[in-house]
Amino acid sequence: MEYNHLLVDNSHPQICLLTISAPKSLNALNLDILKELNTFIDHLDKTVRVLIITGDGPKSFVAGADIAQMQGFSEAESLEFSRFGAGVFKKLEDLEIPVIAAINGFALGGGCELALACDIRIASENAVFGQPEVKLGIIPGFSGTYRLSKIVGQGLAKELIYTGNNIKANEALRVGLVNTVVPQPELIDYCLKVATDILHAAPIAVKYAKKSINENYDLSAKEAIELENQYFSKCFSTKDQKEGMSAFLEKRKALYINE
Ligand code: CO8
Repeated sequence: MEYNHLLVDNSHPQICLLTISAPKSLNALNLDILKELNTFIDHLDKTVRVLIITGDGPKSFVAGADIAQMQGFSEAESLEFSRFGAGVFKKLEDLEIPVIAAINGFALGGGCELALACDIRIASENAVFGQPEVKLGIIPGFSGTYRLSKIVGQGLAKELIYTGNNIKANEALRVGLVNTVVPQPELIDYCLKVATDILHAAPIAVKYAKKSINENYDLSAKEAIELENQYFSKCFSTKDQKEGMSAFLEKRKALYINE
């Protein structure tokens, strides 16, 4: 598949490194890029077990939705754009494999929302986060009001969204918006290491763990616990569960076959 704004690196076995590339606008997301992202997710090779997403260049992950494109939108066009972008991000969140955001600079507006839709957020020291939409006369439109509140809590999400103020990487780390902050030259290697650690685990178990965490999002405690019980028990019908436990007891390394 050929893309104008996505660079796809499949050189690491079972890991796909996707770079969003629109350097003239600090990788801002326009409709074409969102469509490419949508197609990319739909056609992601089944052999890929971890996806890493980053932005092109040393300055920006994604500096938001493309303001120049949005400027003239009618209410109906903005609804369509917002629904489409939110749908793409939901599809990303629902991918059966873990997605790591390698946040290499500005993650503003739609860029912060893209990171929020990923499973794991790792930032470089120069990363900057924010939902500056109110400064443009709008609100987050790619599910930021929902996911930011879930991840950092409503109180801080409200402050960030009402003020439009940005926070730096270390503050994002302190409030749990990112898991780790590393020097920029080490960012991709660090993400590849996390991805490799995931590759060493049983693939179906990782998939069920992701499903259990994501699907319990809006459930009651009782429903969420039952859901986990169900996915837990489903693991016992896999060959990998038998291999994982046998390998432990036989004091050898497990060889998983994704079955
Ligand atoms: N959209 C379009 N162009 C952008 C964007 C953007 N989001 N961000 C940067 N650019 C462009 C600049 O216009 C500039 O272009 P040019 O060289 O032609 O003048 C180029 O990128 C470089 O940017 P700067 O010169 O501004 O670089 P600085 O280092 O001075 O500043 C900043 C970097 C702080 C990132 C600054 O560019 C900035 O504030 N950008 C806008 C950030 C922002 O407000 N993002 C939120 C956008 S709204 C949004 O994401 C809503 C999501 C939901 C949409 C729902 C749809 C209905």
